[in-house]
Amino acid sequence: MNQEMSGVDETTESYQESVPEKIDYVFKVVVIGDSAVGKSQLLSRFAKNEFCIDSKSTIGVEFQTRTVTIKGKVIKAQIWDTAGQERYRAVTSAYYRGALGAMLVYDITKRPSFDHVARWVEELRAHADNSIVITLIGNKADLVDQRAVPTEDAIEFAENQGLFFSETSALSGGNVDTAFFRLLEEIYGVVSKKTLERGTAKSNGGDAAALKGSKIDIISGAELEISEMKKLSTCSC
Ligand SMILES: Nc1nc2c(ncn2[C@@H]2O[C@H](COP(=O)(O)OP(=O)(O)O)[C@@H](O)[C@H]2O)c(=O)[nH]1
Ligand SMILES: [Mg+2]
Repeated sequence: MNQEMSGVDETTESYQESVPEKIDYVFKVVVIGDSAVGKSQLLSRFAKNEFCIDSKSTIGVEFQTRTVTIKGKVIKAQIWDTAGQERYRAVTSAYYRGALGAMLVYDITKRPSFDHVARWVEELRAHADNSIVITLIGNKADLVDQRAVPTEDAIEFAENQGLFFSETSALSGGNVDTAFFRLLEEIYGVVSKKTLERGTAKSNGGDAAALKGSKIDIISGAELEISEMKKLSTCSC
């Protein structure tokens, strides 16, 4: 157990060592959607540019990170993966806590995974902050011959619900970075607006502390969760 733990910690830490020293923001993003739609693969494609052919269902992975620069700010995206509990519709509210963005994934070859997207949106509305930015992702776009969900259906749903939308392939890597970057940019827009409002409230003598979204709050909140939630990774790659 100890050996396993230290092995995992080394991997995590050596990855984090390559991250620049100065981080302006940490953005927590959750990945949700039915089981087997490719959530874990999307995450490892974005965080490590890897696709794990023999991926087992993920057990115990909490999050992976990738640091990017958006509009001159260094942003550490902390992307959270479920531990397979979505199979039992048992994702807890702790998973959503502090999330600024969500990737809601379905499989373009599995109609039921798209039909369930509305339930996932409800779940987000119930448990996440109401300013959360949501991107609907139709994954496995490489499986063109097996498509069961027309792109137009997803666009219509996304427009009705006010979600962003992309089709991706974690296998080929197609559109994965673009979708994540777009989500992070939108989150940055929301956060900087809040920071601006906070500044205005302060200069107007308002109660700045009552307004959420300050840079410091986000970093400290997320770092707290790192120490609380660090767990084992079982990816065989
Ligand atoms: N063809 C194809 N297969 C994928 C893609 N993404 C994931 N998969 C496969 O779909 C299965 C489920 O992926 P996984 O990431 O474990 O799904 P999760 O349960 O949503 O985390 C695995 O066999 C993956 O290899 C993709 O973009 N294209
Ligand atoms: Mg998974």
